[in-house]
Amino acid sequence: MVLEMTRIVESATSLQSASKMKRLIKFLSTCLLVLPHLTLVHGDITDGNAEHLKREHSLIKPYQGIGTSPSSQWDFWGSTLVTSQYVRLTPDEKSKQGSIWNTVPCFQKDWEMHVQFKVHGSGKKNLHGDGIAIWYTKERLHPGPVFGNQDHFVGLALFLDTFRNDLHGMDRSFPYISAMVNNGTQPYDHGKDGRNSELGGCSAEIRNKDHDTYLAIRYSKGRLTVMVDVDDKNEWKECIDIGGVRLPTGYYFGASAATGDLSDHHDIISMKMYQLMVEHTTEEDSLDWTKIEPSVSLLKSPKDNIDDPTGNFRSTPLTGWKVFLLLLCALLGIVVCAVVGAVVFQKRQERNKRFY
Ligand SMILES: *[C@@H]1O[C@H](CO)[C@@H](O)[C@H](O)[C@H]1NC(C)=O
Ligand SMILES: [Ca+2]
Repeated sequence: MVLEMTRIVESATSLQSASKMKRLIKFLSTCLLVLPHLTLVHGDITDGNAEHLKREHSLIKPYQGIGTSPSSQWDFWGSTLVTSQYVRLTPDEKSKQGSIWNTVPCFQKDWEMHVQFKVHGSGKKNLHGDGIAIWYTKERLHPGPVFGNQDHFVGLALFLDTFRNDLHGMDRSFPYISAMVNNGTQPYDHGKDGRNSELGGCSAEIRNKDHDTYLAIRYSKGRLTVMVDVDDKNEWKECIDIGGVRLPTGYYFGASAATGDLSDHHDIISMKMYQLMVEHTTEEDSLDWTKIEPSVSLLKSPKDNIDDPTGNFRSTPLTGWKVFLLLLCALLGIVVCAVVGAVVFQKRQERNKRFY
């Protein structure tokens, strides 16, 4: 394409015929028409149909066998109550902790977890807490102070924090959703709502909704994307999107919740795990993915990270437009050069005619 273009430009600048100039203009306008389509082919987060649901990592109504069958793929602990309609991690009572954990380690390299949840209670504005955490961790069923799970965990956590502990952090509104990746060395600081260790986050109105509320976590090719669907519009809204995230296979999915002096019902309606069909290089496939140490390579403004080769599977609309504008500028540059070159060439020839 580039070769073809330079050839046409070269011949057009020599201005041997006007038809070549016409061909050039036609070619350039074709480019301009085709380019926006090229930048828009990247898919968005799955709607849950196109990809593959993995039943062994999914928690789906009516939660058959949980707590009664030894072959059940989910264990629960603490205040957790399993009914046929929801899994209640905590009731709307003080000082409760509960969790539910997948018993099957996940060996998918690329996955997407859709969580339907419901946080509701009688507490009025700012008088409710503490929230839910969704886990993908090395260990399971280790109760502790981080939304009912252990501190110094190893793996990924998503916090749906409904109570503001840090009164200095007034720049963000609560409930607040944030992500944290830990190799076991970092503590979660409740007093600061995890601000020191968070990779990204967003505010979202998730309490006492009459409609269904959802969260999606996608991990693929080093990129962690979190989307929320909490406004009853049936569409995903981006909350977190960062590259350079390394997570191993063989960890466990789980959910936990806690109440303190303030409380809420913290319910999980479903957790649906989808395998993503993603190609990996033979080099990547030959690695032992269970040995990967959880880490994040870009802690500073990870949202700006678009050059990371491990994390660019999904071009954001902004990136697409940047590329488009860049190419547009390049094309305009070529057109200007061609016209200027042609004019200069013609002037010279006229001068040549005059003097010889
Ligand atoms: C764990 O993470 C911290 C920072 O997040 C890092 O300084 C440390 O080297 C890591 N430890 C291991 C064993 O990877
Ligand atoms: Ca909090």
